[in-house]
Amino acid sequence: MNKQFYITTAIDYVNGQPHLGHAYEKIVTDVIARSRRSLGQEVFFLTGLDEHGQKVQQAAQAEGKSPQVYCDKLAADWQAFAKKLELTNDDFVRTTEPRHKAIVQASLAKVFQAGQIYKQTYSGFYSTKEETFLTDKDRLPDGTFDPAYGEVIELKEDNYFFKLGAQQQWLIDYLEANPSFVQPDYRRNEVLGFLKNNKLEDLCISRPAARLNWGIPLPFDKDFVTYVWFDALVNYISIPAAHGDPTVLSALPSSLVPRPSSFGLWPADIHVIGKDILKFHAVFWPIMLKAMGLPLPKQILVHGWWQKDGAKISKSTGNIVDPVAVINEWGLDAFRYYVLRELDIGPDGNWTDAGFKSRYNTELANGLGNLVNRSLSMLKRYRNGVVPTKSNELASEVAIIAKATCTFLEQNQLQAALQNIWYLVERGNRYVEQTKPFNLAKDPAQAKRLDEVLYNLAETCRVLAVLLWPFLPGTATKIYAQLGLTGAPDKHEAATWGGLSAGHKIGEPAPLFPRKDT
Ligand code: ME8
Repeated sequence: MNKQFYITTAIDYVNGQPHLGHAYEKIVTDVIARSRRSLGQEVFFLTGLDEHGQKVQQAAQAEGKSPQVYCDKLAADWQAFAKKLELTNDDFVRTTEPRHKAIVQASLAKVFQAGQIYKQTYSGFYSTKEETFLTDKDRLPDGTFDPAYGEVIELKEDNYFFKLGAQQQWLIDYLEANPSFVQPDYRRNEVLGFLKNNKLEDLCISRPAARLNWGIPLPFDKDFVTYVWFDALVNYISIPAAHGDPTVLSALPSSLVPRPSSFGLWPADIHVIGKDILKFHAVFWPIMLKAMGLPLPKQILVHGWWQKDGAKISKSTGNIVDPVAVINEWGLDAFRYYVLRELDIGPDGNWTDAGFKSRYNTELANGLGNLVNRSLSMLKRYRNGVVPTKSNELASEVAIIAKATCTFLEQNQLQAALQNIWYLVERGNRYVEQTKPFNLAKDPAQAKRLDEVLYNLAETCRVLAVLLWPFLPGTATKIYAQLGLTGAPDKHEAATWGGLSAGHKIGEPAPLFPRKDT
């Protein structure tokens, strides 16, 4: 059975608003998924929603709806958002689906049987707003708790705990022996620093059903539901199990899980997540998987957070970027381009409207759009749209760019790949300025030279379409259509020079990124 390249995003809280940060993470993952398919791998891309918890229960109550009806309505909006971004996800998980709940329960049963979960009375401080237990370590220097925690109450209740403490040294050794497990490196060092300087406390994994009923019941005690991470993180294995992944299925009790036959996904190749949930993915998740008897994901790829105009994105202060509004005004590919070109995977980013417009006008309209439009318009005007005899003047430069793009894509260096592709855009535009086809066209003695120039320009546009496909799929498809080519430019191997044959008739040129005066 072939194992596919399996890539996931974080699953978003269903009751949040889809914002720039969510869009960015999903687009980054989509570009990696498309790149790997373009490079010939079979890929499975999973995204979805995190739907349980107290906030959802309370919000549904406030609207007089059942939590499921409330989630169904919001899930439809999130799924429409994924479509708007043209994500090529192969599945969409919702943690309220029976296929997910079954695996959460089977995982808990396995870990419980292995003696890694125990019951204990907790007494201490609790933030109702953040649904979390607090300790003295969470106090500010003046002894109070951060106002972000809202009302903090003293609570005494029974709960179930997952043993983390015993695994601390094992995890440190694993992170040290596997440098690519958490990327970029500085995020790995952050996890190592945390593990080396703190004692891991066992993790509370339940809430009494009397207090929170919008959750998955513990299979070994129906008076409790599981809380957050044993629900949310398990999505990464529940969907493989639902598709029949043999690795996950063989680790879980067969009596609890149906076994369809299908393809292999686990271990995941990449979990793409934001920096705020690093500890859960790089500390809790490996220990949970070890307790379940499952191999660890190959990589956790951690992106930074977006701000707008140097300040936190926040609905309450109105400092937001509405991805849907930007896409409606400027087009999806302009949005995808800006976020991928502006921010490398790792550091934090800052959205400015001025920066967006500047990249749109300079790099998209005057750069790529201008190159494609004038190359094809001249071919149409001077040669009636018929591709001349093959010429190899730019072939070696294009080959270097195509190879470097491939290397960057294999290393998930998306920003570097785009920069590299833009060297070719700039080279193409410089070639027009140097060869001046508009002057050559005036002199019949230069007909052969004009043929050469027009071939090199059209073929450069074709290769650009192939290289751009993972990033700007709509634009790449338009370039192919304007070249009169059928199919999608979705295979990297087509980035080899000479794909256009003499005599081929191109289609109609049209501006890819209309200039805007705003
Ligand atoms: O954390 N910039 O859900 P979520 C970039 N359900 N990324 C951002 C961001 C910003 N300003 N704000 C949020 C959850 N994100 C859990 C995850 S996974 C098993 C469970 C990213 O809706 C954030 O870092 O709060 C995370 O990766 C994703 O959006 C979902 O955040």
